[in-house]
Amino acid sequence: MKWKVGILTSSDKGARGEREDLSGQVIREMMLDIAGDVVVYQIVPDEFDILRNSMVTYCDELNLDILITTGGTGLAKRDVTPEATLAVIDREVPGMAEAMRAASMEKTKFAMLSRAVVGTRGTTLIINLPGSPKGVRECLEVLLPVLPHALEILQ
Ligand code: MTE
Ligand code: CU1
Repeated sequence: MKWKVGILTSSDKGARGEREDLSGQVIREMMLDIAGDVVVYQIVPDEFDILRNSMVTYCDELNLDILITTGGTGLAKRDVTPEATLAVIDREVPGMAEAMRAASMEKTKFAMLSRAVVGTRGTTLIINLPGSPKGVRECLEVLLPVLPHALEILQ
């Protein structure tokens, strides 16, 4: 099965072209392993409305199987990715978010600062990852073994 994958990077600097989006690239590489077609990839500023509208459009019009976000999960004033995600999902999958934090805590105590949310909108699984490439790698590798089954039962 080929999954339709979307990547949404929330970063003010990235959106202004002031920072290369290494985190988005890490997601793309890691998703290749579970046979994903990246059908949309965008860098947007840390703005609630833009994030919410992008997520709705990607899920509903592009019929993504999985939408992975990176960045904006922390405590900075402009970190609003979890709020935008909560505004668009039908159901939370708290276990996946907790599993990422729990496994990440073995590597860095700063993992507790990520407010990342995982949930479903229709038949799309939406996953928030932290902003750093390291955080992306450490969190996504926790979910990868479970993703094929999760996406299958969501169909
Ligand atoms: N999780 C893992 N696995 N590895 C990390 O390096 N960084 C943390 C945390 N989660 C990190 C991590 C840090 S320092 C912060 S501030 C939060 O994610 C939020 O990051 P964000 O605001 O870039 O999303
Ligand atoms: Cu941090």
